[in-house]
Amino acid sequence: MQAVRAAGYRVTVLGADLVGKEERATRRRKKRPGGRKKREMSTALLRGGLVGCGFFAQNHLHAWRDVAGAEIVAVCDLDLDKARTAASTWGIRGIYQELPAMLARESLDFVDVVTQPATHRALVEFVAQQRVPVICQKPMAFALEDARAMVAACAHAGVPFMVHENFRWQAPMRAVRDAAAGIGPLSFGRISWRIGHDIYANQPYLAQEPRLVIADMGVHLLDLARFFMGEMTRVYCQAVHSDPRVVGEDQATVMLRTVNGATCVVELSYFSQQAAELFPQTLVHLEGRDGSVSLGADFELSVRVRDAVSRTHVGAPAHSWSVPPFAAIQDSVFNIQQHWADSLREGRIPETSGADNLRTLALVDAAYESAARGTAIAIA
Ligand code: NAD
Ligand code: 89Y
Repeated sequence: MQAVRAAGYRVTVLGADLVGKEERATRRRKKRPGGRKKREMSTALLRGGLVGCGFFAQNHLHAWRDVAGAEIVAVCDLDLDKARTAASTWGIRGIYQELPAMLARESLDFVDVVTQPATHRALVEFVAQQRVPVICQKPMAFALEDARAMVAACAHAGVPFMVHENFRWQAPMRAVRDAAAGIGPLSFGRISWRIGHDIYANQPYLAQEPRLVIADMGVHLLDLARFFMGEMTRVYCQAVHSDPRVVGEDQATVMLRTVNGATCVVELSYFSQQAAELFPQTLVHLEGRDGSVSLGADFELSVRVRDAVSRTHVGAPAHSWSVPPFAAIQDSVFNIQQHWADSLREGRIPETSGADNLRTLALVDAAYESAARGTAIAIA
């Protein structure tokens, strides 16, 4: 267990204690599959309820249609018209305005929370209290203490909890990690997202967030940093506010030290004017003892292992509902939701469980603290 001082409050970052609780919860759950109504999960389709039928939920709903072994049987939105539209588009029977009514009337194997971050804690805690497994969109919460409470609530209730951290589920990211296995111990990484695309058109609320690019996008790239390079021991960050239309920081550079002493640089920008706008692509460069791996523009993967150099295209498979330029992101939504359904059915802890994701959120929090104080922050 480790302690990190964050702006205005002292928090404890999750360590082995809650990870252990999560493992015990998963083991307990195997004895009572299906939550409150003890539904048999081994053969029946898992029945899900989705909360929040806004912008990004459209990708979830498309993907759930393709996921093997699970279906969405109810949707819920405070804006009942959105719930009605989603239900009629997808032939979903259950339509609700509020989560308690949905949980009271439906027999659900899981709930998928796709609302804005400030609402996540209350919704996840409520689902956990009903002893129903839960997925929650990123960022799990803005405050680490809220995220810790969510993980603790699910562990206490003995229900699986996964954060919908989809970037590591993009096919190009899996290809990078596979290739990196061949270049020896890593010494350097750079993960970069520098775009100028108008993200505020689809997500206007982002312009009002005091924590912007690190919380909204850094959470994805810092998770990728852990995915490629392992856990981190030190974080230094410089953040910049450029766009007068937005409240929070819209550029940030984060430098991390891994437990093995390697360096990783995470670059974030919502205010870049590039010759080629690459939204929503993430660029990656990793160097190891025996070579390097680079994911460049348009999913060109270049690998050097000693004297051998190869170049391949590693774009994601398109789904019938893919819309350029989102195909890799949309495929990752399908991949993570399939992973959740498989994990739930098999009693396995999902890759980005709540406990795991607390480690990513600790890096987000440390980045903000570093930017505010102008010093590096130790992650024990
Ligand atoms: P949105 O505002 O478009 O949609 C959220 C919906 O939730 C709204 O329709 C709202 O009425 C509803 N809602 C809010 N509180 C509710 C409650 N208590 N009960 C029922 N419904 C409620 O937001 P969005 O842009 O779709 O973002 C949702 C989440 O998805 C955020 O956490 C965001 O960060 C995340 N997101 C993830 C990605 C990704 O690539 N992983 C991309 C975009 C957004
Ligand atoms: O909110 C962000 C995310 O999670 O992926 C891309 C995005 O929609 C805008 O930057």
